[in-house]
Amino acid sequence: MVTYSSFLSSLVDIECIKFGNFTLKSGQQSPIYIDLRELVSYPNLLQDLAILFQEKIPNNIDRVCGVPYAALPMATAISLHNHLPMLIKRKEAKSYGGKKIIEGKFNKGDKIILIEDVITSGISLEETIVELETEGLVIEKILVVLNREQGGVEKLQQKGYNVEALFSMSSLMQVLHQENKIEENVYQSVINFLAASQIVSSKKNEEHFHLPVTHKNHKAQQLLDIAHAKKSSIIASVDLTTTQAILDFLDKIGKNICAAKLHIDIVSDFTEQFITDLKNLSQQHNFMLIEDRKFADIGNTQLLQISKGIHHISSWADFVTIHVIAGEASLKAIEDWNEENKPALIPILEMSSKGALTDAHYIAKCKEFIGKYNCVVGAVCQSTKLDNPLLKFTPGIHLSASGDSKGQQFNTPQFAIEKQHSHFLIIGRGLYEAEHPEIALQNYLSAVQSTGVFG
Ligand code: 5FU
Repeated sequence: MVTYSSFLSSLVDIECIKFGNFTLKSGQQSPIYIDLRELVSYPNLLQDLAILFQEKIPNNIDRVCGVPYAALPMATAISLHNHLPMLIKRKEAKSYGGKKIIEGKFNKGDKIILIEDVITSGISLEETIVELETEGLVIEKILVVLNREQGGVEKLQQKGYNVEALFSMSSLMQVLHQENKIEENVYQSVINFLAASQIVSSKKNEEHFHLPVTHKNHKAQQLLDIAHAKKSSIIASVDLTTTQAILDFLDKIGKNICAAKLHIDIVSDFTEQFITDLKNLSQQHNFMLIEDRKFADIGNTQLLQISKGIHHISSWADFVTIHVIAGEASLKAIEDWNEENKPALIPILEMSSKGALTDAHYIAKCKEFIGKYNCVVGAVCQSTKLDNPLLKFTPGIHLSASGDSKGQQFNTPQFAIEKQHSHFLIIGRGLYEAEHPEIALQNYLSAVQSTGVFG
């Protein structure tokens, strides 16, 4: 059975990925060179690629189309594996006959999946897209083998295209490193090279939205410190229902998140030991803990719910979410609570779900008072603007889905950061449902870091 890591190892074996000293087309010196055109000579690997891509192909696709040349054999493998008719977009229109640009049968309005080997700035894909759309085809999704993390994916996503890459340069390096496919010094030199080229490409953009560095609330300060140190403003929403699954998942991804958000009331085998293990893991990997309980009662009951019961949330959670539907006094009760290490509060101002009742009037009323309280560090919201120093926490983040069948609505990390100015991104199924959460997290991290939010 092919896995992401076995596939990448094979790419190194057949020298599609090479390490050394290479001069790129741009004249730049690079310690890594990737050329996926050689894959055409390896039918087994093309088949493996089709298997890895399979779960990323939506059900409603009419045609698969490869961008010449490297992606043609890939598209062919995908076509055969999924019994999907294929189209070829010519590099130049034929100079005779009908001056055709697309080979193969199709109807206007057909939904296609576009295959590309590598995406850098996205310019060549943009050109292809224009040509296909001019022919009346609808680009339902773009699947790329490798995201070079030079802004191409983000640019196309901003234009509304659903783009997904199998690997990013960072995730690829991480896997090869973990699999001992490369020496430590080679790994370090490539990582340094990638970091430097990311800085160059991000500097090409204008002013970025930045994550603040300081905060008056000590829990918020700790969260910001971790986020800057790890260059990760990602909060994993761990909506798993057994203690072992939660701990295993957090052990895999903990080092690259700044916090884990739980719904402790969905855990079916809760024990005291779980809290001990969870706290140990959060210290080991340096991430904070958020309980997303969304308290919504009068002040007195909320205090009891936060501190008592089998979950005694205030003894382990750094932050809790809270609806302020009961009014300002319910918040003040927590502010006045004389408990040294009480959790900081993240009120829910605007929900991500379709038809949420958190309308502009409600949000404005909440904003009138939440900023007055030291225990409030920010709020959960989408497009709502928050005044300094309130931090914005945004759920409903996914790189490839736009929603679920139960009302959730997703945005991409880039949209949340660049358009909504979100400080922290809350990601659930995008991570814990991924076949390889560590690799998925690398892709989310690349997306976050590409926005320049860390300066
Ligand atoms: F306040 C909110 C909200 O407005 N939307 C949310 O989705 C909280 N959430 C939580 O974020 C929700 O309860 C999940 O725990 C998580 C999102 O998970 P997903 O799998 O990324 O949709």
